[in-house]
Amino acid sequence: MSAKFSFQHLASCSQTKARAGVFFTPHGPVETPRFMPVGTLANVKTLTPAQLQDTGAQMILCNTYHLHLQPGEAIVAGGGGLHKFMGWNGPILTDSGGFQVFSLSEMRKISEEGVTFRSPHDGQIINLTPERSIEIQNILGADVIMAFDECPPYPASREDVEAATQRTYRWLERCVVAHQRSDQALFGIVQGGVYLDLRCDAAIALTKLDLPGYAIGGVSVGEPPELIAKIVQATAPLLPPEKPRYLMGVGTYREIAIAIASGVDLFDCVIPTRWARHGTAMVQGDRWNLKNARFREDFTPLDETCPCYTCQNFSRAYLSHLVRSQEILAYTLLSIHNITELIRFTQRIRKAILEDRFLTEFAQWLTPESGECSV
Ligand code: PRF
Ligand code: ZN
Repeated sequence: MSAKFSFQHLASCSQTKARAGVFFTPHGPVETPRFMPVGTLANVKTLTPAQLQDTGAQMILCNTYHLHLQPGEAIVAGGGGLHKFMGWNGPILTDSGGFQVFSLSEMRKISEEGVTFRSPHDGQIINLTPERSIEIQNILGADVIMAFDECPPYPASREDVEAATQRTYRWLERCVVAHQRSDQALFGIVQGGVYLDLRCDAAIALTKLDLPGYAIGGVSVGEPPELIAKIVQATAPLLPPEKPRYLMGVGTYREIAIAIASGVDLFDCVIPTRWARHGTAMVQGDRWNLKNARFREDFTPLDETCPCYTCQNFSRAYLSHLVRSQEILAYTLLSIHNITELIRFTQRIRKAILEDRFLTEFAQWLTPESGECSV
């Protein structure tokens, strides 16, 4: 690992594979396990960087696909790079774009070279290759950049998943060659769908490349919760223990807790911010629609135990009023609370790991979703 990045292992749970550590980056440390808020277009929707910082956010995620389309990496570079441009001086990770092309754009075509798609803005044809993705991410300037991968859909045949997983490996080799900046850490991504032997082969092959960190991709793309748990439990322990492990796009309490118990360190998900914009609060493992009549005259805070600005200053009745009136402040206040809540969840787990209380205290979260609690 480059001198600018290191992963310090602080403690291991004696009953699970959970671990607590610190991932050091050029823009500061990330205490792991930790949830990373999503700031797709160089902002975490509805929050200023100061508000974001107060949630406890350390590393945040931005998207190469979106920033390439708008405003374009040249403008971000002109603004001094991603950190300066968006006013966030903490660690940033950029996703590589391949996954977003597949979930968001039309007319995409995939070949050994890369992917071709039509810009949703102006219909222009755009090519994204491993080399181009890394070049764009080098120009954007995040601390951690992700390999350009192919995430097969679910369900998909073993043949198709095997082909995508092997292509993802060949693309990773091209990313390693293309990567130019020693102040950025390139993470590899393990694909393999629901086929555990493919996951295992991929994890072993990627480990040989001695990258500064590894991600598990292709999870939470429609599989049932028990399968997500099986994939993560089988894959995470195969990744090198001295490097950070990141589970991409996973962010429910249960999935996070199960992944932490398997040895995963980092998570991102749009759930807290997306739900906030739908008027939904995440409260102690549950989700509440603030439009519900029961909140209209409820003058207590969302969560008595939550230190966030929203819970310290406003009542459920006020938030319910703002949501019903579609006031923008509703989305800001709910985003502040939801992000704080999910980060606090990972911070509580971290503390429990450090004190070896993880299994006893979080046992209720360590079985895949059973239906009674949907968050
Ligand atoms: N690959 C990349 N980004 C991702 C994923 C992936 O497989 C996922 C899947 N959950 C979310 N984001 N590059
Ligand atoms: Zn709160």
